[in-house]
Amino acid sequence: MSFDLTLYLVTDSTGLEEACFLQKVESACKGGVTLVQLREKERPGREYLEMAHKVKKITDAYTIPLIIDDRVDVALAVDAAGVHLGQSDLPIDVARRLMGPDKLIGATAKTVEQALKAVKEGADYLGVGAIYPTTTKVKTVLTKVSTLNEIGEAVGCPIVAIGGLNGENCEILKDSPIAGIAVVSALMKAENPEEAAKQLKEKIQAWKNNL
Ligand code: TZP
Ligand code: MG
Repeated sequence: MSFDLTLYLVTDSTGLEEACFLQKVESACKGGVTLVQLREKERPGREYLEMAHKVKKITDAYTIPLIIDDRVDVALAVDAAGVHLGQSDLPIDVARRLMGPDKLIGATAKTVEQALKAVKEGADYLGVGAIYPTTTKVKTVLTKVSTLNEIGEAVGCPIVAIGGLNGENCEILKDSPIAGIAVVSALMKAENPEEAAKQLKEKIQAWKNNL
């Protein structure tokens, strides 16, 4: 399946009414995000599934692939484009067996070793970070830009950078071997996610054209 990591929205519904959350996701889709990851750490499986159905209606309307964080079962149940797996989720080769060759599998990698292992096991793209400290609830440590660059040089698959990134600070990555950036707050906390997405995407596309 073809996919574009240019501007990757990772959702966060914490503290938001459902309607407001879905509105923000839709607004970001309108603004041109190229991939959406539904990330629900607190919801039990059934609620996660219900939310996934609702978000998939939106992403389908904008023909944007939907990735489900952590849960292969939820991804398969809603026929999402794929799943994103961290170091403590199902192993990538197991997920690949369950999902088949056509679904996307993204993996988090913080070291060259983890990156090479993930690609060997069948990951289609890697998420690398956190590049900056983040206010989003996540168990992570910072990844140096130099490590991100080493990972990019070591692996043959596309990389998306994540962690504290926004329109003001993402310039630091303009010479890095990345396919795009992934953000939570820069879009989910924006007053106008559509406008924020448009601006961020233009910036990233401008670097990509200069690479
Ligand atoms: N993984 C590493 S940092 C992060 C995740 C899921 C959260 C990024 O959120 P934000 O708000 O864009 O810093
Ligand atoms: Mg995970």
